[in-house]
Amino acid sequence: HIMTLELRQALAEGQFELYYQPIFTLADDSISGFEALIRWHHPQRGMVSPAEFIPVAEETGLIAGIGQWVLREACKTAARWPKSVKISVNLSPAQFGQPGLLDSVVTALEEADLEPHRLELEITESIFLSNSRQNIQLLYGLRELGVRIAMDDFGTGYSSLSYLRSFPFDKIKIDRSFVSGIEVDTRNLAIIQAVAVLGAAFNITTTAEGVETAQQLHRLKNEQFGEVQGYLTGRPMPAGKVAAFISEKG
Ligand code: G
Ligand code: G
Ligand code: MN
Ligand code: NA
Repeated sequence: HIMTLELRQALAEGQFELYYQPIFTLADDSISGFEALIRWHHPQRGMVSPAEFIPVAEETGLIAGIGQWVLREACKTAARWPKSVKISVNLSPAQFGQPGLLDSVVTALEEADLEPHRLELEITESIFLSNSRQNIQLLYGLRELGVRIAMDDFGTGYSSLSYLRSFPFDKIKIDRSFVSGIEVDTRNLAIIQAVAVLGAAFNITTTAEGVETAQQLHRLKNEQFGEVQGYLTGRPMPAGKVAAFISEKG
């Protein structure tokens, strides 16, 4: 792929940057943490979306190096934040096929001197589709380090509910497609309510993604949802903006 060379160069030349999007605890409006979201400043094309280059990185195996960079950078940045503020990092399914994942996480935590419980790894349901036994073992290995494991994009996979029984997740992040329109769409609202009940029963934190309106926020609060993330409460921002955001909103 033509992009392969460019991605290798991007990593070597420092063209990647992490943005951080705040996640709020609804019960007390405090900042729970930030999700790290990668950005690529392409020398000619400008900002390239991860939706465009992560799939290429996965196909070519470059995701291992990029993923390692993301982990190290995110942990180093979060180590400068107040201890109550966590950092969430997305792990792509292809990273689970790479041999060094556990070591990369250990190295990133040690280098940054970050307490493991402050790191949350977001995985998607698709890691259960192949090598599921091996991948579940790996999840337990990660958990043993003390890091938290979140299921991202919850509800969009083939059998979300059965995966909840496969591993004791710390958090489920319900996909934003279920959040949009809860003001008027009674079916989406019913799903939100069901997930809130599920989270309470399993003792799993529930996070709603893609919260864009005050009415959505209000509904989620009413349904005792745990956390919210979205453009309403904060857009992804560069690392340099986080400290001011925390002192303003925290
Ligand atoms: O930030 P944005 O909405 O453009 O992200 C688009 C997609 O890229 C999302 O699915 C998000 O999870 C994914 N993504 C963002 N940053 C990372 C990252 O560091 N690693 C991986 N594997 N995926 C990421
Ligand atoms: O797959 P994942 O859930 O990690 O993707 C997160 C993506 O969602 C990021 O690319 C982020 O920029 C995007 N995002 C965050 N908040 C909102 C929002 O309120 N609305 C929409 N449409 N996208 C959002
Ligand atoms: Mn995510
Ligand atoms: Na998501």
